[in-house]
Amino acid sequence: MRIDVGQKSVTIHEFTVPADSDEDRIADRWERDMVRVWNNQYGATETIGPAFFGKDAAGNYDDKEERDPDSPPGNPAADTDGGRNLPPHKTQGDSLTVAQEYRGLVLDGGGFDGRGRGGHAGGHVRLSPVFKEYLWEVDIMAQPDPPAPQYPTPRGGFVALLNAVAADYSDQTGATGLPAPRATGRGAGIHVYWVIDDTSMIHGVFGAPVNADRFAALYRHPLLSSEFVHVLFVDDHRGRAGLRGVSQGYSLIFMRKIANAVSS
Ligand SMILES: [Ca+2]
Ligand SMILES: [Ca+2]
Ligand SMILES: [Ca+2]
Ligand SMILES: [Ca+2]
Repeated sequence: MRIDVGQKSVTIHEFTVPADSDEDRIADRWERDMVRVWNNQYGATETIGPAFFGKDAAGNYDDKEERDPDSPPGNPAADTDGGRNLPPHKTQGDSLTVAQEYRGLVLDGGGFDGRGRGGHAGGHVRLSPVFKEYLWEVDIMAQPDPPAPQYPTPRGGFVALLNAVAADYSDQTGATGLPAPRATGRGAGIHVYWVIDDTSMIHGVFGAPVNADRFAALYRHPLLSSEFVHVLFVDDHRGRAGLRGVSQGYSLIFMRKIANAVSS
């Protein structure tokens, strides 16, 4: 911004507005970059320009990640990115529009590619219209007082566990370099990101049958409830012995049951 005062001209602040030739409020440069990534990932030849990720004829933003994360449409035998040739998902798209992906989110971690690279260190990050993202709201139950060694903290802490699980979701080589919760190379080409919301949920042991609806609702972050899956790391329950987790609109992970299964 320049202000003229008499003979003098003072530059107060210079700023640039990213070019947006198709006026979809997404910078052309980002759209071009993403088309290159798309062509590379799906063996496609889309024109490098702002149209591909622009609004459709009805004025809506796309949500069109391919079903098969590493094959051209109609050619599942071809593998575009090395490693394993991953099977297709059930649906196209990840429920996030290109506009939401461009705007991005403030997230705590995740975002590994198929080789365990590119992990997000925390803070704002743009998402991808090429890869599917899977977003988690993570809550962690506090230790009882006094602490119970039977309610284990994962080796390296919960962030190390989240890193390993997130890398596993995208892993296509079995060699992500991150600790694996199981035999790897069996990922789905999906990029998991998370927000750690609460690290001291009140301690308790669930009864039988396990019903945690009210508990989960108490810790659900209202701003995250539309797009984030609610993942709760908790201690224990008195239900069926082999039950290590429950998924019923939210996911409970029983750390004591998992520790018992691993050590026995
Ligand atoms: Ca999308
Ligand atoms: Ca592959
Ligand atoms: Ca494939
Ligand atoms: Ca996406």
